Amino acid sequence: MKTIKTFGKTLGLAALLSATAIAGSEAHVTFLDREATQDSTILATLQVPHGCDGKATTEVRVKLPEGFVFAKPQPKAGWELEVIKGDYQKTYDNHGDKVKTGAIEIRWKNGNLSDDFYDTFVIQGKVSGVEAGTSLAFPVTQMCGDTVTAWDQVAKEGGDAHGMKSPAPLLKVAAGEDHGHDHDDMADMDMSGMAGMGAAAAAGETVKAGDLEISGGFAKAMLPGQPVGGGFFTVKNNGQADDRLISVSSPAAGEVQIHEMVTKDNVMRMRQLKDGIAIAAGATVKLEPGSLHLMFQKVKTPFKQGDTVPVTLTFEKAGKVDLVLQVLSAQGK
Ligand SMILES: [Cu+2]
Repeated sequence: MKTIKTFGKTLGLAALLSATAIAGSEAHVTFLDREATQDSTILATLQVPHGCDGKATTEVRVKLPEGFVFAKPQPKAGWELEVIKGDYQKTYDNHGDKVKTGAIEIRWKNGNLSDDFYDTFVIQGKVSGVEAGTSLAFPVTQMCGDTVTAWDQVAKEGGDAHGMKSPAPLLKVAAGEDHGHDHDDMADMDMSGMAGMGAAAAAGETVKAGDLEISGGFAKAMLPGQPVGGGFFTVKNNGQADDRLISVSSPAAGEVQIHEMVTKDNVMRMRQLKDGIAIAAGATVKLEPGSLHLMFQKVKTPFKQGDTVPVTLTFEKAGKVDLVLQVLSAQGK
């Protein structure tokens, strides 16, 4: 029980530290991908951008919130791994088994991450029983020898997380509308057919179809194991008549949905647009991160930066249009 005792002491010290200003803490410890879909198994990837005021990071502790279950850390060369198990507040179903306990905290210990370097710490887990729109907080304790930084501040509901000195990394849970299927079963998916993902048109090129002009197509790189991908482009209607994007398909995904993100009461939610997107006469409609987007479901091979993703857009009037999306980084840059 020595670890637990040490941890209690650490927390005390951490609370003290987080009450004082931490100089130069602009780059917080955050998740690489800050959104997860309900009931999906994800790789929660923590980014540690720097040490503690010049000192190297030697230990990273992550507390797992209720609703992030069946967690497994990714081992890292040069670090010892400790998984602290405990009781969940609820009981979770794991392929028919009732599970009441599991990892509640992960510690990467006795490492040495120079202040000059950046690194990531990955935990695989399932988001389960969490209401859409909820943000899960993963309090992190970053230790640099005996210097401790606690990334544990959580905004009150509806409160503003901006301006906090050391916010806990948050994972926003989005609705999983389509989820009649289970994202856990990635291994069962058909991995063939990706080799033939050749591009007819050049990626990112402007395509014209009737009165429509479609440009700036891109997709975001996905992390391995991440079940869904996002796609974006701009449609300009140069005509006199309204049109409508009614459906999208792609050989790279089992299904492509049209989604929108809406922020209501400070909570960002994602919903499927079953009626598609209206492209009014003379209008320019932009699909972009945080707003309208394509959501690739049942993706066969995670999109990698530099890849291309062919899509076929179906418009009410302009008909079918082939477009090639250029895969950019996971941040969409
Ligand atoms: Cu979406």
